[in-house]
Amino acid sequence: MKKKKKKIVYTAFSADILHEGHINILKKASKLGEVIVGLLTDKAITSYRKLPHLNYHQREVVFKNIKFVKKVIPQHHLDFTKNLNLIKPNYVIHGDDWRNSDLRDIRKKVIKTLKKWSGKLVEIPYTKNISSTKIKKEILSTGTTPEIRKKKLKRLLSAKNIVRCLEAHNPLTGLIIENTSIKSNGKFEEFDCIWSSSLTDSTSRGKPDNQSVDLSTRINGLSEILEVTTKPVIFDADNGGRIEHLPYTIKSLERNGVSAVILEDKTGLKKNSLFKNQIGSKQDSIKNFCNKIRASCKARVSDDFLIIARIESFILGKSLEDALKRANEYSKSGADAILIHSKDKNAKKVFAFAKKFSKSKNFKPMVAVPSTYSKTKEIELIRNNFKIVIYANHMLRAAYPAMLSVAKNILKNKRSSNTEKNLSPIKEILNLII
Ligand code: SPV
Ligand code: MG
Repeated sequence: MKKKKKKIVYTAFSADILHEGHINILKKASKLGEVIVGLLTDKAITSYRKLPHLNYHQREVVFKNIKFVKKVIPQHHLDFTKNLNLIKPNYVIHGDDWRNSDLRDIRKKVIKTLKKWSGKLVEIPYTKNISSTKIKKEILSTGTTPEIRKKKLKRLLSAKNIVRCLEAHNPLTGLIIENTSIKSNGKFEEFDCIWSSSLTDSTSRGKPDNQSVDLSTRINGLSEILEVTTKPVIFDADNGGRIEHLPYTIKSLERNGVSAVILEDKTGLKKNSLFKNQIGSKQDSIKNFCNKIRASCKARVSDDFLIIARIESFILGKSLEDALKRANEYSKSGADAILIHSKDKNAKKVFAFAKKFSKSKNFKPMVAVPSTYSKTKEIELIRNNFKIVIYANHMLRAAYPAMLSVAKNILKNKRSSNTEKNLSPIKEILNLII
């Protein structure tokens, strides 16, 4: 007698945190036939919510070992269509909570696709009182570990078209980066990463950006930010100081859970790159700076910690050829990414560099800091092969004029009510951190 062919059941999960709701679906699915799980990749998940705690491989291992699951395949998009056309399942099974969620259009597409081979969508009543989002919130409140945080930047680099960083100079700005997100054109948008800026770390302490604020003070300040956030951090280490001290700097940063350090190729007394007058600022020799990159690579404990070389050629009025030569040499010395800096009003030079460096056999992911060429959109950076964008000083620049204006208003009116409209209500401030 011919054996009856088993029905195929498809179900898709991100399932960072597996709970009884998922098991309920898988159990019911296994009663209908052989279960194939489409496991959403990090890339698919970050298109609608935060990066999951567990990476694809970790989540895959969990699913592969569940007795109700026959096979696990990656689902690269939120949209099921590609996988459905590939497998042509008899059933797709899903919790019924997606009917009235952002996934409603995806659901409609699933029904339409299944119709082509008379497949059916089976919806399981949502398991009450359990939600991954709620569990995640609870996990977030307990914080993260330096090791998990450190690894996040590399994961983001492979999951995202561009990793978006914003400057934090205190825990409150860190919290804004941690918690602010919007939905724009149906897409989830957030900041991926924290930029620990020498400029805003110095200015917020009333000091110039010339290394007057020592490394220990900066790391202590950063610790307070790390205490209330889970997102990865890129640290601005100026020129890294003396090569003899560099290994200790790298080790301290990595131990604290920082994901990357940026070293700039300048020597002598440090001056902020955005100053018009760069007289006295000198660029390091390629040889010296390559030695610094090598010393940093040697000092790190794991290659999840990235060494990013920052090229100051355009800041110092040097040529594209000089910048390219440096990029190639820095890359060969072990730099994991290249920041090409500029204080021009447009991105022309930076993009000319990107075009040439993209063709180099030494190409490494590129980082942009569009402080002066701020009209440039992220999509243009992506098209020019940039993988990291740093909004380097914007939280401090937002706070300062607001505070100054309120201070002046109180002086002028000899009371505060005139400026009340510019202030957060006291109740809001009291409830800001709970
Ligand atoms: C910083 O934010 O401290 C930087 C970027 O190094 S820039 O100010 O543009 O030099
Ligand atoms: Mg700096």
